Amino acid sequence: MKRRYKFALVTMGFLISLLLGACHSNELSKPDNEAGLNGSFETTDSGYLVNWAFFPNPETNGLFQVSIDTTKAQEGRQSLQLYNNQSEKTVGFRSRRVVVEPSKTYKLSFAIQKNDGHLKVRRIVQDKSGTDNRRSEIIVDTSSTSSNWETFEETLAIAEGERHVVLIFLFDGPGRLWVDHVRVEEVIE
Ligand SMILES: [Ca+2]
Repeated sequence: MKRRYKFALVTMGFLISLLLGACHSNELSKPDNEAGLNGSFETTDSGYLVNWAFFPNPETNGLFQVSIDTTKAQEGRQSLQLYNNQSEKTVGFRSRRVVVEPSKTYKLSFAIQKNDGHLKVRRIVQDKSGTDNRRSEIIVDTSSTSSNWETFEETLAIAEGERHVVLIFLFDGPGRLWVDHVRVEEVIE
């Protein structure tokens, strides 16, 4: 009886780890603790832009392509290019958690260019543990095409108990999107 119980526990543990592995593999991310936000998309490792998570995993999903475009840059030498080849399918990428401090004000900004497709950007503010979303809002919602860099900004005051900001870019196809110069900077008054 005891052995059977142990076997059931081990089996359950194995199934849970398989499930978690499956969820995790639906994203592509390469962490680099020294690269910070990597908001200018200048830091790569073996061809991957570090510290951004792309979903669904572009390596195992033909839905979209992630690349580095050295012919377009709003800042530095290159930008991120996303190509989503299917209509009404959403692909995207999210930042790592950026640490912010209560009672300070931050300016969030980024530049985009776009050919077709629909872009939404969701900004989430989390608690210290990073598990509780205190606020979650769509700060950009646009279908317009632009062949020049267009900058979006949000000024964000951080409340007590809030400690992280995460940006999630959601892109509905078909279309092509370029992003560069993503920043989260404290506003000094
Ligand atoms: Ca750049």
